[in-house]
This record gives sequence, C-alpha cells and structure tokens, in this order.
Amino acid sequence: MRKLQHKTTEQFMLKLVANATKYAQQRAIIVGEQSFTYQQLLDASENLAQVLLAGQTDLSEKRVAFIVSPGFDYVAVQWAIWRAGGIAVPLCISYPLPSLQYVLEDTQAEIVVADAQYEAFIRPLVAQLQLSFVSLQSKPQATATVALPTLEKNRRAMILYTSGTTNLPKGVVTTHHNLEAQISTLVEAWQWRSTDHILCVLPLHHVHGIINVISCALWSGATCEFLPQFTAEGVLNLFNQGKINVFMAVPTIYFKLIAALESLSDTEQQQHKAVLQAFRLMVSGSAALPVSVMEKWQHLSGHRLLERYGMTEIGMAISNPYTGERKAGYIGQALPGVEVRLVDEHNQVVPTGEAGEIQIKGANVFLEYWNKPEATQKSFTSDGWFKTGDVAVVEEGYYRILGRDSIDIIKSGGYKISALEIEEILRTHPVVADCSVVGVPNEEWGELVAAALIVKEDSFDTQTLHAWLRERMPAYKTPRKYLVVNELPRNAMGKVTKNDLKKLF
Ligand code: MCA
Ligand code: AMP
Repeated sequence: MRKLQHKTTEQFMLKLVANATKYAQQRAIIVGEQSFTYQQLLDASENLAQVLLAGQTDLSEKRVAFIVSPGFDYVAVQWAIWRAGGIAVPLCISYPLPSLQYVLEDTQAEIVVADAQYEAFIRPLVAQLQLSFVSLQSKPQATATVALPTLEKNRRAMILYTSGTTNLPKGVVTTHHNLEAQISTLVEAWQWRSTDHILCVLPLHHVHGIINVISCALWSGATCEFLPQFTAEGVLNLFNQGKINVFMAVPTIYFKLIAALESLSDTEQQQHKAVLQAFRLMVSGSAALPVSVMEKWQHLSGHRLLERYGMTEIGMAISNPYTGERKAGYIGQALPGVEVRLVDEHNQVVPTGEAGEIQIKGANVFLEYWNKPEATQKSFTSDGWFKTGDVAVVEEGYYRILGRDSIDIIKSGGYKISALEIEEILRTHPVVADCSVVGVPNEEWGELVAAALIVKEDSFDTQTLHAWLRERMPAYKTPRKYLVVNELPRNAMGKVTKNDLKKLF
C-alpha cells in the first residue's frame, strides 16, 4: 500500500463548508425550474450526514454507495458522506444490476442511498446483499445530532471505477487531500469565480463531471445547472437563456452540438453564435479533440476550446492555458502543483522532442486501487511516479498525445472501456466460441467498440446477442459493430493481433 503522506488536520470539508457559508444565499444548483442556495445544500447535507451517522460519531471510511439523479440531492448526499467521514461511491445511473452488484461487492459498501427514481430498481439488490438502505423519497430526518467528525487530510473520500488493462474495473481511491488538490489546481488555472454559471450534462460517476464541473463550481461559489439527460437541442436551449457562461464536455458532445447547429439556418446560427461568444470558458477533454471539431466549434461559437488532459487516478494534469495560446491537437502544459515527465521503458526521462510515457506526481494523484495492493504497486515507479500508460511528446513547450500503451483500452464518447472486460462477458455467451474486441476510429465517438466473433451456430444473430449484453453492461460499453469470422488473426505465439483485426472492420 502507498504511504499516506499528508498528516495534517486541515480539512478539505471544512474549507468546502466555509466557502459554501460565505455564499450562503447565492444559488448553488439549478435543475429545471427548481433552484437551491448554498445554505440549502449545507442544511440538507448536514441532515443527511446525521441520518447516515445514526448516532455514531464517525462513519470511519464506511463505503456509502448512492444512486441519485444529477441535481441537488446528488450533491447533498455526496457532501453528507464526506462530512460524516464515509467514502462516497457514486453509482452509474445507467448501469444494469450486474454492474451495480460488482461495485457494491467490490467496495464492500455497507449503506446504499437512492432517490425516488432509482429506489424500486436498486432495492432488490440491496436486500439480496443485506445492506442498509436510505431512501431519499421518504425525506429522512436525523433523530440524533452528533458533532461531525474531524477528518485528517489523508482520509479516504471517494471510490470511482475505471476500466483498464485488467478484465474487471478497478476502484480508484482518492483522499480528501487529493480532492482538494484536483479542485484547487483547476480553480486557479481556469480562473473560476463566484459569478460563473456552468451547465452539467456529464455522468456523475466519473471525474470529469464530479470534479471539473460540480466540485470546482461549488468550491468557487458559482452556480451549477443540471441537464440530467444530454440532448444537443436541450443544451442549446439552455445556452440561449443567456445565463450559462462556462461549459465542459467530451469531444463527442461538441461533435453533436456542431451537427445540431449546422442543421439550422444562417440566421439561427448567428443568433446562437451571439450567445456563445459571451461565454467565459469552454473546455474539452476525456478524449482527443479532433482539430476539425475544434475549428468548426470556433467558427460556430467564436470560442477556441481549451483542451486539457486527465485521468480518474490523477484528476487533471495537463491543460492548455486560460490566457495564452490554445493549440489545436495539443493538451498543453502541466497544471499548477502537478509534476509531469515523459519516460522510456526503463523509466528514464526522454530527451525533449522524443516520445515517452506520461508519468505524474503531485497531491492530485490517487491513493490506491481499492483492495488491490499489487495493481497499485504496479502503477507506480519505485520513486513514486504514477504511470499513466499514455504516450506523448513535447513540441514547443506543449504536450501532444500520441496514443496509449495498451491496445485493450478503448475511449468511446469519453468513456474508458476495457476490451478485455467485454471479451470476458462475451465468452460466457453459449454461442460464442471465441472473440476479440477492439476500438475502431470514429469521428463522432473517438473510437467505437467492435467485436469479432467466432460462433458455434449458423443461425446466430447479433441483435439477440446485443440485447443479452445490454442486460450485463451499460449501453456505452456494448459493441457498436460485430463481425463474425472463421478465425481471429494471430501471431506465431497464438496471440490475437488486434491491429490486424482493426483492419477487418
Ligand atoms: C451511447 N451510445 C454510444 C456510446 N454511448 N455509442 C457508441 N459509443 C458510446 N460511448 C449510443 C447509445 O447506445 C445509443 O444508441 C445512442 O448512442 C444514444 O445513446 P445515449 O445514451 O442517449 O447517448 P447520449 O446520451 O447521446 O450520450 C452521448 C454522450 C455520453 C453524452 C457523449 O456518451 C456521455 O455522457 N459521455 C461522457 C462520458 C464521460 O463523462 N467521460 C469522462 C470520464 P442506440 O439508440 O442504438 O442504443 S472521466 C475521464 O475521462 C478523465 C478523468 C478525463 O480526462 O476527463
Ligand atoms: P479515465 O480513466 O476515464 O479517467 O480516462 C483517462 C484517459 O482519457 C487518459 O488516460 C487518456 O487516455 C484519455 N484522455 C483524457 N483527456 C484526453 C485528451 N485531452 N486527449 C487524449 N486523451 C485524453
């Protein structure tokens, strides 16, 4: 296990609460017609913290999983878990039950919180696993009041699941200190302010939505508006109201917004452009931003997107400048407080201009993979650098991503997907004799998940297989392309040559 480095008692949560108190009467959250102040957020999270504590003085890193729609309740529950000393485990609202079960079992969650929308769906699983359940629908009120615990900075705060080069997703543990570092570097670099108003359309089981959007906004006294289900038209309508001035999204979302704008008349496009030009900041990340998307967006919105680079394990590490040149095709420079280096296969720093793996050090870097000491150890060098597996080069002072070490990691719509995880599930289908999964390039999605299959029956149909997979994994992980083959391309060692397979698609 990694050494805990920060043993001070200064609390991230105390600061978050102090910031919220400073802006008590300002609007923190908007969802549709409803709006909530920071004071309401403080009160609701305090009440829920007491409900979770139920008279105990500290949750002592108990894992509390929650399945709550994006909005006020989501943040109130997240803050409540943190304030009560628990570890927040946000569940993906589009996961089928088997994927949720994996997360609940892997984290050894003890309490599950659900809102009205997900209560009926999750209850049978909670009962099966014999976990405590808190229903937000029943508007729980604390019966006992205890002093909320004092939390050391190195207290574990959150577990997020990330797919990688293993067949099962790993839980990435971040501490209160990590969260503070991940938030404050962005607040500084992107000049967050209390007058900002951001729109959140991203899922809330990943860093992009949780840290970059919600947490940075609420740390700064800004307003965060939620659109729980992304549609390009929905986003453009909200933009047109003229209040939102900050937006962050994955390239696929900009691609979809561009398509929606391009379908409008010239006059309508000009109207939208007038609104978009008033934005303070628009950011793209989670996957490579194609230069064509950046250019089209600049043409339609008058904005040059700020591209940045991050990872679940590190938050954000590299960013184009807020003031200064935002270079198309580049991810920028190290963020404040983040150390970045490029190394060869022996962990030796490469000469400037040569490609190397990105390695990261800093308070932003996660603590460990939950219950996976070996995986944790393997992901760090002996001198404490986190190995990202992404390969980059520095040109004229800007980092440019060249690719990834592993062909088994796919990025689609900004989601990181493990080819091995999908293969493992496919192989359990009675008709699949063998399979191999790759990511094939796609302008809109970055990559599309594609599966080559050797099947045991001629009457096999991919629609039935697809439906079967949808019961076992979320839609964003399911293959978009299937190809039935007689054999898979293999090298002399018998290993599937995935680059050759990609060509077949
Ligand atoms: C959905 N579809 C997809 C994908 N997702 N097809 C291919 N690849 C995908 N990933 C399909 C659906 O199955 C459906 O097809 C159709 O597209 C519309 O589905 P829907 O779910 O409605 O899609 P959407 O709502 O339009 O979603 C697109 C989206 C979403 C908004 C771009 O994928 C999204 O929210 N992506 C963001 C993920 C994210 O936050 N990643 C950050 C990870 P059919 O109708 O045929 O079923 S954190 C990270 O990466 C690090 C820290 C970082 O740097 O940020
Ligand atoms: P995740 O595990 O979902 O946090 O995804 C992290 C991965 O997303 C990184 O390791 C990169 O491969 C990729 N990524 C994030 N931002 C960018 C970017 N701006 N350009 C290219 N890849 C990116």
